[in-house]
Amino acid sequence: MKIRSFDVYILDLPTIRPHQLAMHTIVSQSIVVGCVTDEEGREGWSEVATIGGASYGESTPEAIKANIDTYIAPLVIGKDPIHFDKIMYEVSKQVRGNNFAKTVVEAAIIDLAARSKDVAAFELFGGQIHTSLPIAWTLASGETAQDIEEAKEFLHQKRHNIFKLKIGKGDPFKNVEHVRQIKQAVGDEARITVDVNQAWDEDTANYCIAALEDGGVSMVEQPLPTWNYEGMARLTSRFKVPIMADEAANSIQDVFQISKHRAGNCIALKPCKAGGLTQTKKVAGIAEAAGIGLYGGTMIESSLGTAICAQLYATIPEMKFGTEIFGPLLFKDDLTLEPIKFENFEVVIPNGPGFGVEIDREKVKHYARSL
Ligand code: MUC
Ligand code: MG
Repeated sequence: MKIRSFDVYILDLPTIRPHQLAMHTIVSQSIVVGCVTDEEGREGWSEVATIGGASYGESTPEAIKANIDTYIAPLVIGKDPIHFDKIMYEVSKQVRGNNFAKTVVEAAIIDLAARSKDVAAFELFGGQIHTSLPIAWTLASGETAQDIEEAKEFLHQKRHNIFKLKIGKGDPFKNVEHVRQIKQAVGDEARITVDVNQAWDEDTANYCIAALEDGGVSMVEQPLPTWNYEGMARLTSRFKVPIMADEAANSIQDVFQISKHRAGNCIALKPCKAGGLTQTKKVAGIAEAAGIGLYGGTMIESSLGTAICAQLYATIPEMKFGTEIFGPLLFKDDLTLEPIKFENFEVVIPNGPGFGVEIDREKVKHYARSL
């Protein structure tokens, strides 16, 4: 059965509280949702999330939609969805970069292909290895006392025992003090990691990572700007605490360079960064070959995008650093008819046809920007 149409929507989803990163505070998260339809009227749905317009990365929601509508959708019409890898290879010959846009297209086609075979999408990626995976929560309210309260509440609920702290905004010394206070408050009950989102230079990173290590932090994510592979390599060899590459680890070529120069002990996987699920599996293979640990990252997707990441991460044998696909918990509302389940400090991998969730069309209509 052939692809008949591809539609793209931009949605703005309100969050339950402001979520503060180094470069932007999210109060409403902009996501891009794709819907592919075949000649029999069957549908496949997909999502990628973006953070802070153009402040986090180059793929803005508006550019993703324009590039799919204008350049990518015409290339997939008339193709058989089961050939998703071949289709995306052909797309890559005509469209450079645009990894977020390619992910929207590939994931929707995979959802459709899996639904037309009446199997879960992870069956098309070799089968499900994990039925659930460890799930971190990000403390990013901007207030130390509120972050401590959140951490204690989620520990009590057995929802999370890994907390990632968003730092990098404002005075680095105050950032370190904020982290130390939270680690002291949770003690050995929880692991604390930090994400600097590229905000430090190497001297600041040297000073602050030493203090964070001393304060019991168990991982430091993207302390330096993406271009500074050499600096990341020096930090990786200098400190015992694992250094994670996130914004620097996108394509298979990036991850090959990180592996070659040991510019990080671990990398955050995100399908949107790699340009789709197939590419993400290749990225994971390169890291695995180099002995670099894997982490199931997020751009803070809704329940639809989270199901996509969850099903893919469930097919990767070793997720040494767990996952952080907590997105649905940060939103006031769900985009799917059933919520993603979080229990016993883990996210439960959705099962069922396609990515295992059913889209709520009314919600898509409600949150979509008017064109
Ligand atoms: C990032 O840089 O990792 C993931 C969790 C969060 O709070 O922000 C994102 C993006
Ligand atoms: Mg990050």
